[in-house]
Amino acid sequence: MSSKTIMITGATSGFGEACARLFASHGWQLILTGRRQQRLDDLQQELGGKDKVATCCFDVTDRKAVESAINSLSEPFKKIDVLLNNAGLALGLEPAHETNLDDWEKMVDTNIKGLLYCTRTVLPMMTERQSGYIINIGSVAGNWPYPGGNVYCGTKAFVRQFSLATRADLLGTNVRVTNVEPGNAETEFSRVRFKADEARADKVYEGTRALDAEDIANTVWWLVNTPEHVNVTTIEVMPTHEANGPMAFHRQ
Ligand code: NDP
Ligand code: 8X3
Repeated sequence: MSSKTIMITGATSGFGEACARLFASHGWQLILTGRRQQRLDDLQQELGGKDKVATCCFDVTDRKAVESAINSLSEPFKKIDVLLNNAGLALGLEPAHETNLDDWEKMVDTNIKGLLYCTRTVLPMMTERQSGYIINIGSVAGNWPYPGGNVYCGTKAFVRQFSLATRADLLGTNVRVTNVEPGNAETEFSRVRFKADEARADKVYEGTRALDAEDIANTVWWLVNTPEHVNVTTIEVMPTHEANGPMAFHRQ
């Protein structure tokens, strides 16, 4: 069994939770983060207890909390082999001229700044060791605009370009970077986006076959098991039932 360690931000549901389960089943040590302490505690208990699973309850938008949690990890969890920057969210689907500015700020703070805080804190440990892997969860939304996507699409475009540019900085360090770009997946994502309006969230998946969280966990597992001399830069994973639409037109 492997004794490697993966740190997963946003492990309390969706992709992060599915990755936690999959990596635990292969004997990995886990550092699980999120804001919901009870879910972290439950996962810790289920996936092997304190020897196998460290939990850090913090908000990724709180820079000091991120730095302090990572810097005070206990010895067995200090060597992070893989950082999975997964914590993120979309809020609302209103057009840009009608949206709530607080929602925009929260998406920028979480999807961009939170990811930067985690990356900047963990990365020097990897470059010093000359090994490690940063896997960012971007989105098809970073490649393909859609009405109401405005800032969410913008944050994921940032994640894509940040991933590519960081990889360029890391040449010669043996540290790999991949941007995983999922399409429509049924998680708590839409419940969060539509602020607990369950009926509206359910409609997103109605009559279609979305990705499961486990599909993305399998992708992350595959990436981590590619040989060390291989760096997949970006990987877009869509449901078979989803494709890119036509250009939008306004007609008189
Ligand atoms: P979920 O809502 O199921 O999971 C989101 C996770 O992020 C939760 O564990 C949540 O934990 C955590 N999180 C959110 N905000 C914060 C914060 N401020 N601080 C710490 N943790 C936070 O959604 P998904 O699993 O679908 O989303 C995971 C990632 O995948 C996101 O980056 C999302 O943008 C991206 N994505 C999702 C797609 C989809 O269709 N579902 C498609 C493409 C990309 P907690 O609430 O406990 O803090
Ligand atoms: C989530 C996928 O299409 O709802 O990143 O933006 S989408």
